[in-house]
This record gives sequence, C-alpha cells and structure tokens, in this order.
Amino acid sequence: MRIDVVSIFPEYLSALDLSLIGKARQQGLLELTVTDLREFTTDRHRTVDDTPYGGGAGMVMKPEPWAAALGAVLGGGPAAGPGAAGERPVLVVPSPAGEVFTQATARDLALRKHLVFACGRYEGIDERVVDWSREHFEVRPMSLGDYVLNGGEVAVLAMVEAIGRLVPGVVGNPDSLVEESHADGLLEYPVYTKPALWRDRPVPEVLLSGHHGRIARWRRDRQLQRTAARRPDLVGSLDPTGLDRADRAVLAEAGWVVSGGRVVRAGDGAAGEPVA
Ligand code: 6GU
Repeated sequence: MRIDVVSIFPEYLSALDLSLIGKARQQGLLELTVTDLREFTTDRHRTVDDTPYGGGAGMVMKPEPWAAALGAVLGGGPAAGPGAAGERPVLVVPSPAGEVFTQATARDLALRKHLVFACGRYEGIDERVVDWSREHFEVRPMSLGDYVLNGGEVAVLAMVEAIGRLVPGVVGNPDSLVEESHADGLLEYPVYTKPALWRDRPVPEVLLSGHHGRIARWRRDRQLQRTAARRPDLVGSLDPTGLDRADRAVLAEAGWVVSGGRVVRAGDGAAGEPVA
C-alpha cells in the first residue's frame, strides 16, 4: 500500500518511523511518504494561509500550494491531469466536520492501493481544493470524533495506525485482530496476566480453569456487560441474529431486549416485552 501525507509540519509524522508501522515500512509492506506543503509555495515567505472571504476569525489555507502538492503526489507534477487507468487514490481530509472514522472505515481503507492524507491547519483548506480534488481522487473528509484538534496531523497518526495494522503482514499474528474491540461491534473483554494474586486481588477463577468453553462464555458476557455500560450506542446497533440465548440473558440483565428484529432498551419498544 502507498500512503502520502501532506503537511506543513512533516516532523509531526515522524512517529510513523516507530513500532509496528515503522517496521512495516522497512519491510516494504507500507510505502509512506511525507511531503512538506511549503515546498509548493512560490513566494519568499512560503505563505500557505490567508484571511477568510466573508470575514471571521482565523486563517484559511490557500488553494495554490495544495493543488501543486496534490498534483505532485498524483505523480505528474503540478500540472498533472486525471490519474492513469485503475482505481483512483483516496484523499482523506482530516476535519472535525468530516464523517466519523470507525473500525469499518479502517477496514475499507486498508483494501485500497493509494491513500493520500491532506493535513489542514488553521480554520481549514479553501473548499475549492476539495471540489477540484474530486476530479482526481475519491475524497473522504474524516473526523476522529466530536472534539477539535489544532490540525490534521494527530488525526492522521491515528488513522494511519488503525489502517496500517489491518494491511496483511503488518500485525505478526492475525489472530490478534479477531478478538479486539470493535471487531464484532462489541468492546473487548478484560485481560489479566501473572501473578494470579496481586495486592489481594485474584484473577477471575474461570480463567485459571483451563475450560475453554467456560472461558469463552465468561469473556463474551464481560464484552456484552461492558459494552452496555460504556457504549449503549453500540448495543443498539447489534444484529440480533448474532446473539444466542446466553447473550440475550446478559443483555436483559443490562436492560436490553430483542424486539422487532432490533436490540432496544427494555420498555422502549413493542407491547408485551418485559420491562426491566
Ligand atoms: Cl480529523 N481534525 C481536526 N482538526 N480535529 C478533529 C479531527 C480531525 N477529528 C476530531 N477532531
């Protein structure tokens, strides 16, 4: 997979030299290039921003350096036309005004050949850059969640890590990807290691039993309870056909029932359902 990141703070992305993603780059699994947007300015001050039309606080990133940088990333230099045959690269534009980036997004983007991340700063990038980019890229404005960062760089670190670890070969043991949070719409179960007794706190006994069936059931129960307590929004999105009797009993205990083909809060739905 090829990944390009364009930023006025290329050093911010140096964390991508480290750990799993750094190793994947050394192994050639990920070909990641960070480009300094200021290399595509033409004035003495290397200006990338200007005041907003219509007034208001802050500054807006100018279109010309962005068009030149994205043109170069497309491979044909600043005057490059539409891409060659094959799939268009994805242009991810990190922004608190984007669609929320989830594990499903990461899985989707991990299948693509070429991802480009355009890190905005200040109040954002002139919207015409986004419109123009749709001629050359599949454009995806993306947010990490409902809070505001100073720029896209930290968001890109998170997104590249989430995507990169799903590229085959990047995570050594692919089983690690199966039982983690959000793999199946639930939060992960709690984990323990030695010693079996620490500061008067024992590890849950079932985990020492060697009984694989009971351990799997205990873990599944903890996933359901934890998700109901911490992320009720995820419970409401569960597919009831994936829930066995034991799952439904745990959810009922937490105040959720299956009704009308959906998982709903007890009391919120159809007549005749038990109220907690
Ligand atoms: Cl992707 N960018 C910025 N600037 N702020 C954010 C964000 C992204 N996601 C959440 N807040």
